[in-house]
Amino acid sequence: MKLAKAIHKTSGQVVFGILDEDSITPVANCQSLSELLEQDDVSQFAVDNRSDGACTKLADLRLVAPVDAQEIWAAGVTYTRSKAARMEESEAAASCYDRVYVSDRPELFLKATPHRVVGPDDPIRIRYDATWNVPEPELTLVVNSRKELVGFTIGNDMSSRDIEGDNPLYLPQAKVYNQCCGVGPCITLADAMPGKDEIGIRLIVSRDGKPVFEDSTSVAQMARSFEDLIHWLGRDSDFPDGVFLLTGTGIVPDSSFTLQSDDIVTIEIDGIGSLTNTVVQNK
Ligand code: DO4
Ligand code: MG
Repeated sequence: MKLAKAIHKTSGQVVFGILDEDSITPVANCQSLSELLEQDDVSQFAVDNRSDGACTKLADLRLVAPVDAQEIWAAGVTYTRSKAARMEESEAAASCYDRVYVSDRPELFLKATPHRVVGPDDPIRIRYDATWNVPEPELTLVVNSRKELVGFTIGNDMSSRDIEGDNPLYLPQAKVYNQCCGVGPCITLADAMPGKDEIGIRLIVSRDGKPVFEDSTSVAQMARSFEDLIHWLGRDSDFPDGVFLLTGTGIVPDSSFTLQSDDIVTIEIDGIGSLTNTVVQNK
């Protein structure tokens, strides 16, 4: 089962519920998508409380990020490609990345608060003071307040490589700013996802109607398990509204590539769908 959140194009009302091919069926007896994600058995609750009479066509809705009040966290250096790219961009700090890749404790950082998140088809930003920017397509874990993995979505961990490469202590500035994180288009509940080894991730960046970067990877390449990442994130840290956790990128374009304004970034993840955003930058 897939769940989604949307705004009605004419009434402006927020709608959340079960996402089908061309409609959303609201779920009654809960006030928000995050409250629905808190149920003991989310899919059973959704089936028992589906309001078929209020089913709305997607044509009348604008999908938004499936986020309410949750913090968005991210893991780093969980694929060898990310380790290699970081070691290349920052010679002085190369050993930090090498060490974190093999350490028990993962790299985890606060990526975004809800107001910095953008949903499907929203603009996504590169900082005006950054010169080397990339999207990072990441499988994203949806975790409830009991620190249970309830589902998956797509995350784009937009990153300013020149800022992080200059000094890893600048990581929060390379990662966290307005519209720095894409999330969506929906949440696929855990029992409906393919196994970890069968989840492919693809990234396509188009410029003036033509692809300028394309690559793919598989979650099978990830060096850590979902359970391990959630366990470390939850150590002495509670999330009363649940939390989203981006699991790191396995795709990093070559060093000659940087995003530009008006580029269109599309991330596809098997079992979830695709998330498309257009890049903006204030000059
Ligand atoms: O260490 C920097 C961040 C790494 C990251 O975001 C990733 O590997 O996806
Ligand atoms: Mg990342």
